[in-house]
Amino acid sequence: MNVLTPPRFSLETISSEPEPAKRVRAAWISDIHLGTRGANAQPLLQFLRDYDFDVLYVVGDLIDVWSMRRGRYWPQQHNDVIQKILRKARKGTRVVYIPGNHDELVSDFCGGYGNIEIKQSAIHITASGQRILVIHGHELDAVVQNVKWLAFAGDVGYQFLLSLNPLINFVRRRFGLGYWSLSAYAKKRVKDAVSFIGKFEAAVAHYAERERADAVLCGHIHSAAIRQFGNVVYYNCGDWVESCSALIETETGALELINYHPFTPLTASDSTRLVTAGP
Ligand SMILES: [Mn+2]
Repeated sequence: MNVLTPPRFSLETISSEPEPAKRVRAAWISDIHLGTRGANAQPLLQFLRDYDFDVLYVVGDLIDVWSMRRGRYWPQQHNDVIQKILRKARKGTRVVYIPGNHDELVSDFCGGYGNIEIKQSAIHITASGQRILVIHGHELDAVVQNVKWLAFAGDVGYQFLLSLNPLINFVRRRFGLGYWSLSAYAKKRVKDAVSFIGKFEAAVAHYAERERADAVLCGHIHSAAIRQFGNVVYYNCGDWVESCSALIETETGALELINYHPFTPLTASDSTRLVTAGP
């Protein structure tokens, strides 16, 4: 008697071959804040594995030099992020690094380094001809005055909320819940923060209009968005501390905001698309 009947249900063999990276024209990441506990390096590494770019813009605050002066925190994954970006450059991706305020000292070294360029700002032309001015955004800090918000953002309380995120998410992961950012939640609820974000977005869009750009793309305020302000499209690629988001340009020239939640090994296909905007 043959007892070796094939099982009715076979477990699908999990292929060890990683899915090939999805090629996009350009991508923008900012506010990674390497060197701090808040930096979500793992989902960023996943994003860098899932996608290949013709051009990768690193839109400031890659490394948090301010925070590193207070105390050093540098796990292997933070090295992996740097290595992954350098590897992309070596393999042909043009990397444009626009320093922000937390890594401002890098702006003393503007220039070309092989496939890597360091510059204060850049103009990106999409496949559909849209001229996008790329800046970090701290340039507008002097214009957008909101003392209460600045007090809040620079406040020990906010830093404390940020520091709680890893703990909260450790617990949430244990209970099978998704990533959730207490600091991002608090920021959304603080009326001053909301009005600050609105003012900042309008000021950046106005700035771009003066520069005769069709659109502006920045980071800095850790609030991802695609929004129209008059004739100017405002893009913000968010951050890798709270929202874990990036902007990508598809073959047709449309910019899409994509979101990676920490802890869940997402692939390009099931990452959440927050907003989609045309060229
Ligand atoms: Mn910044």
